[in-house]
Amino acid sequence: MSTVRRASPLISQVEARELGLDRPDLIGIYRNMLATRRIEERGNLLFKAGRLPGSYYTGRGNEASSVGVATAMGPDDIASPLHRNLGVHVVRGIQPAAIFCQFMGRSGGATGGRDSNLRSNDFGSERGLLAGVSHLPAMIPTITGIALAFQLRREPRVAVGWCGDGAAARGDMHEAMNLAGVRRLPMVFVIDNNQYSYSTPNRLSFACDHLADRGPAYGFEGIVVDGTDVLTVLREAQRAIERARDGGGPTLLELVTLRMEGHAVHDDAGYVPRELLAEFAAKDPLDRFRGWLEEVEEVGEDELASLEDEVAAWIDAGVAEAEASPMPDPATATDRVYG
Ligand SMILES: Cc1ncc(C[n+]2csc(CCOP(=O)(O)OP(=O)(O)O)c2C)c(N)n1
Repeated sequence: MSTVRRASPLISQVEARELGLDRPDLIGIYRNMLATRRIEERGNLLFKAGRLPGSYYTGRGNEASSVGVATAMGPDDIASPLHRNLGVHVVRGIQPAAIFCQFMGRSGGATGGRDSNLRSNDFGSERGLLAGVSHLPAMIPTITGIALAFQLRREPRVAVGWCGDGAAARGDMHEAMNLAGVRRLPMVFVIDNNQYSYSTPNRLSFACDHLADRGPAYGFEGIVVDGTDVLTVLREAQRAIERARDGGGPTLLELVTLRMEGHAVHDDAGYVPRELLAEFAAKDPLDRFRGWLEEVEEVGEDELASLEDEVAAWIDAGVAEAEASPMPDPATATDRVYG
C-alpha cells in the first residue's frame, strides 16, 4: 500500500504570488522551458544535418520537471542533472553558445570537446552544476556526499540529485537515500519517472505503487507530482528545498512524465503505446503552462510571439558562436585528467 502524498495540482494566481512568483517571474519560467525545448529541437536538426558528433539525447516532455525544480533552487545550492535535464542548465544561466559548443564537441563547451550533449557540467564557475557520468545513477552518491559536506560545514546549502525511474533500482540510489535519511542530510532526490528505462516499462522495473514510496521506507517524505505541471513541481521543490535548508532532512520527489522521444536519436520508441503518447501529448508541459499564463496572467499572443522570436535569435547566435569555436587541440587531451 502506498504511503506517499500526491501533490495537488492546479495552482491559482494567489498561490503563485504566495510562492513569490510575480508576472515577470512566471514569464521567465515559461521562457526557460521554451528555450530548453527549442535548444533541443535545434540540436536534433543539427544532428540530422551531420553537424553534431556522437549520439543525441533529449528531455522532451521533461521541461516542467527540470525547470520547475531548478527554479526553486538557491544560487549556492548544487545540482547533478542528467541527460533529460537540459532545463536545469538553462535555469542556472548556461548560455546557448556554451550548450551548442558542448553538443558539437568544440573547445568552448563545458568539457572542452571531451563529450557531447549527453554529459555537461559547469565546473569552475558559481553555477553549481555537476556533470553526469555514464553509469547511472553514479552521481547520486556524489551529490549525497556533497549534502553531507554542507551539513558538516554548517553551510545553509542544499544538494539536488536527479535519477531516472530505471536507475532508481540500482544500489547507489538505495544506499544514498539510506544515508541521507539516517543523517537527515540537506538533500532533495528527484526521480524523473518518464515511465521507460530505455524500452523497459515501469511495470517491469518496480513492484511498489510509486517510486516515491521509497522515501518513507528510508525515513523521509515521498511525494508523487505531476511532472508536466511546472508550478506544482516548483511548489513541491520549493517546500522540499526549504525543509532541507532548515534541517528537516531529505525529500523524495517523483515527477511523473513521459519520455516523448526515443531513448536517443537511434531509437524510434516504437514500444511506447500510441495511446500513452497521445495522453501525454495532450498535457504537454509547455502548452499547459502557456494556457495557464494566457488564462490567469492574461499573457497575449503578441507577448508570446515576441518570446519565441527572442529565444530563436538567442539560439541562432549561440549556434553561430559554437560553429566558430575551434575543435579541441589533441595536445590538450590529457588536461583535466586527475590521478
Ligand atoms: C549502470 C548502467 N547500466 C546501464 C546503462 C545503459 N543505460 C543508459 S540510459 C539507460 C536507461 C535509463 O533509464 P532511466 O533511469 O529510467 O532514465 P531515462 O533514460 O529513461 O530518463 C540505460 C539502461 C547505464 N548508463 N548505466
